Amino acid sequence: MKAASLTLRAINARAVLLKLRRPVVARIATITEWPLVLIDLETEEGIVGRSYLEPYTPKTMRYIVPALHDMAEMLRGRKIAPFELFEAARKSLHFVGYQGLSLIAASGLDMAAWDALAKAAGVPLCVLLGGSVGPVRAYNSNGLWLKEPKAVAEEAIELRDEGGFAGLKLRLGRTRIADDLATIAAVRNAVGKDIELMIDFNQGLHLGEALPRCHALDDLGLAWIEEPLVYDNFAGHAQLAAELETPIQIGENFYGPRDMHRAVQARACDLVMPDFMRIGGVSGWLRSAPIAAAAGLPISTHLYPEVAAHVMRVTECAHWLEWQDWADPILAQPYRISGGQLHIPDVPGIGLEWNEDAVAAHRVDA
Ligand code: SMN
Ligand code: MG
Repeated sequence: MKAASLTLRAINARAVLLKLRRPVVARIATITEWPLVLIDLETEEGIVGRSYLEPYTPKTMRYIVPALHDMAEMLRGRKIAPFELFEAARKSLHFVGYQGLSLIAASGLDMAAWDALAKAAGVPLCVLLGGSVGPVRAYNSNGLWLKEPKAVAEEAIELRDEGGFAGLKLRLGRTRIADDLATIAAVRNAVGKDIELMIDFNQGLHLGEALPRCHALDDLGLAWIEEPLVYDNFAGHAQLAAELETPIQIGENFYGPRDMHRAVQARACDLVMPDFMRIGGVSGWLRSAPIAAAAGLPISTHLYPEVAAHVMRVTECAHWLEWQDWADPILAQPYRISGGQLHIPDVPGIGLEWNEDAVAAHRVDA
């Protein structure tokens, strides 16, 4: 039998902006509207590969959308071979910089290319990758930003009950450490001792602040302490990882597999959690997860829960999937959650189709 062959014709990248139900209030920034770049990768054979990017700030869509269109123009006529397209896209901007927006655009293209390939094969992406359709354990990361302890505790119950979750992520970094501690106590009291609590400082501290703050949290049985320091301070994270019992988690700001390797070499963390738009999409994940596995580091996902669910089915040392439903309003068929697990739909590809009415209602210029 001849393997299906697809040829890239064009990319249609569209910018949308959604109001967040629970605004992001982190130590380093507040975000009330969530930008999404929707990517439709069209092939000559009629199959359309889909993915999206979540670049945090609406203005960055003005650079990412044209970059995607330029990449598609350059790659028009090429076979949909995701690793090859990824390398070509990345190299086209290598002199501009390997990281940052170059890698983000190449990652978006990559995820759409994998979706097209799995659609052409008529199987879910996880099956194309050599795995099977099944549930993936997730923690709920939809809220618990920097608010009053009582409000955070009430929201924690809401978030637990959204999908029978056994793990929740809280953000920390209030002015007074006592208020962070009071928040953890209030949440623990509200949800009980069987729920895993992850905490995220969103890079908000310098090492001098992080040392006493993290030590003060170290006997609370937390699942992890995430990004206490600015993301590229591997030496500082290594010091915290060496001193603390609680695992140090980093990775959402790894740009490509070599950043993962550098973090492992620096012993910068006990756990890793790459983000799909920075690690290099599915291709970047497939090249990074073995580095974590070889080092014995449990690996979790950051954002992009749909793509994440597929790759976690074939990931050695798979730890937690981060559940965020922020793209749900524009999805025709949002993924289903129950019993604290994400359920991959048994359809060809990733399972991303747009709700075009919702997209039209939230389109913005880019
Ligand atoms: C995060 C996610 C989305 C927006 C801001 C911050 C965070 C996480 O770092 O890990 O979920
Ligand atoms: Mg984080």
